[in-house]
Amino acid sequence: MFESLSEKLQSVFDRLGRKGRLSEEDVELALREVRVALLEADVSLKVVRQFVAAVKDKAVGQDVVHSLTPAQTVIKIVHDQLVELLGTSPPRLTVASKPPTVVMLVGLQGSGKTTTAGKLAVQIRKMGHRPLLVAADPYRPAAVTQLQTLGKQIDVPVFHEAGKKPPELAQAAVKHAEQAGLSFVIIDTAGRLQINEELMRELESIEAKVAPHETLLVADAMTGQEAVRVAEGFRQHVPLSGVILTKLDSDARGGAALSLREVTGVPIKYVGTGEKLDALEQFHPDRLAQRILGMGDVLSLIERAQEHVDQEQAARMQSKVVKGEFDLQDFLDQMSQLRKMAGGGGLTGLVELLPGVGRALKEARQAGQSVDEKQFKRIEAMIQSMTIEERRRPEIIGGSRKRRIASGSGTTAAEINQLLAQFRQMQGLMKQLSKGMPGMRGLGQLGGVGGLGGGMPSLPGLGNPAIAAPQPVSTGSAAPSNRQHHKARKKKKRR
Ligand SMILES: Nc1nc2c(ncn2[C@@H]2O[C@H](COP(=O)(O)OP(=O)(O)OP(=O)(O)O)[C@@H](O)[C@H]2O)c(=O)[nH]1
Ligand SMILES: [Mg+2]
Repeated sequence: MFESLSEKLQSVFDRLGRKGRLSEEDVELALREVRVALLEADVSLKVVRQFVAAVKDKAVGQDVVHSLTPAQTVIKIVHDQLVELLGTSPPRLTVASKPPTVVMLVGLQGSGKTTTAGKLAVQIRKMGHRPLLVAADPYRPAAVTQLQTLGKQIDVPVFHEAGKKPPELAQAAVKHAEQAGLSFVIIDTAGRLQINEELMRELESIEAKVAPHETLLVADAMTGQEAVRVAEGFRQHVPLSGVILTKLDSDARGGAALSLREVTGVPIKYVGTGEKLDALEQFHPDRLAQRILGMGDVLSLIERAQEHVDQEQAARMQSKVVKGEFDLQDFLDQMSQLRKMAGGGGLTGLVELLPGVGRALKEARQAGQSVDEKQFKRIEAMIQSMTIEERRRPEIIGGSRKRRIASGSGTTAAEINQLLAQFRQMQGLMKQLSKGMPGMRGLGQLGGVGGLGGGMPSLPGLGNPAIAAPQPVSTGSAAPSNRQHHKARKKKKRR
């Protein structure tokens, strides 16, 4: 996901990082490269201009925070600006005070509406609602059966009445939901072009008949800026309350995600990250920004782990990350956990969330290696061929140990080197983060206890007192993350 943009930005920052001091020219040059990277990612020109100008503005006006290196300062500014671009808070789905809540999915042909309808039904049910799917696509012959099959698979009722036109069908579905005590109605409409007047009028008519609480555009992330144009086109006919960006798992560039909200004002609410029915995630701007900047997405990872793994283990891992004690043994443990989960995004999708790993995967792909199960098995084999001591302290692995591990795992010393280098990179990143970057939203730091700490407590219900306790809140410099913390606690209460 977003590999190419991520890789480019990281190499810009890597170069900055090697300098002790940054001159104005250094920053200028870096920003020029950021600009090129964003344009290559198919981000809208207008957005790129604003973005670079805003970063420059902040970079020039700002004294280097003394706990940060100049490069970190620039990264922090870029991170904050990315979050601003993507939307500062994760937008939520409207839930009607008087059920049923009506959600209409619209979009181009093949953008992923039907699949997303099923994914959404699964999520909504997890939230404690009773969903109803509505097959409102009378045009494509197999469309109705596609949704019906899906409904059976996830055990969600599907409403359809042959011969009824979509507006009347939608109306009948809402009535049915009311009578049957179903609290969410998800209308799967036919794919259409935003320039097809007749079909757009049909949407207007559904809109008028059922007044959806949410009209969500389902857009294919891989189409880049075209997705932005599509959103603008649909918005002229129906009020879009949000976007679900699908196929983010295959989007290496990120242009759609980065331009959509800024250009159209419509927030991204969910992202589709795979073909399977659990591959739908709520959109978290700060996490995506971190992912793009190669900081990984430890929060999503832990949240997902939380769904599948026992709480205690998740809390232990969280604590290790915060303290910078995450070692190869933990890495191995996580991999076998991940294998157990292997959710919709598959193993690759999950592992990409680990800091520094996304980039390694990209490199592997470029080298013509397919990133698959086999590769994970190799990594596992390598770690398994290490002694416990080596796993805990990889720095003791010298030449002869490498040869032993390589022959034990059926790999080469070069592969061991690569693994160790990647791991060092990841550890370095975690250490850097735990030294703290004041004011870094999401990664926010709590008085030096651990940079990730600011984001971590926002994981409701993880129940690790060591982290959840609001220990360093009194520190002045922690102000920005207090907000985060406060939000997190409010969230906790709500649950
Ligand atoms: N990789 C990936 N594939 C997806 C995602 N969402 C949908 N797809 C795939 O995209 C294809 C089209 O999905 P549909 O849900 O049928 O699309 P649609 O918008 O309902 O299509 P029409 O009804 O014909 O307009 C299918 O092969 C899906 O599996 C996603 O998030 N990631
Ligand atoms: Mg469909």
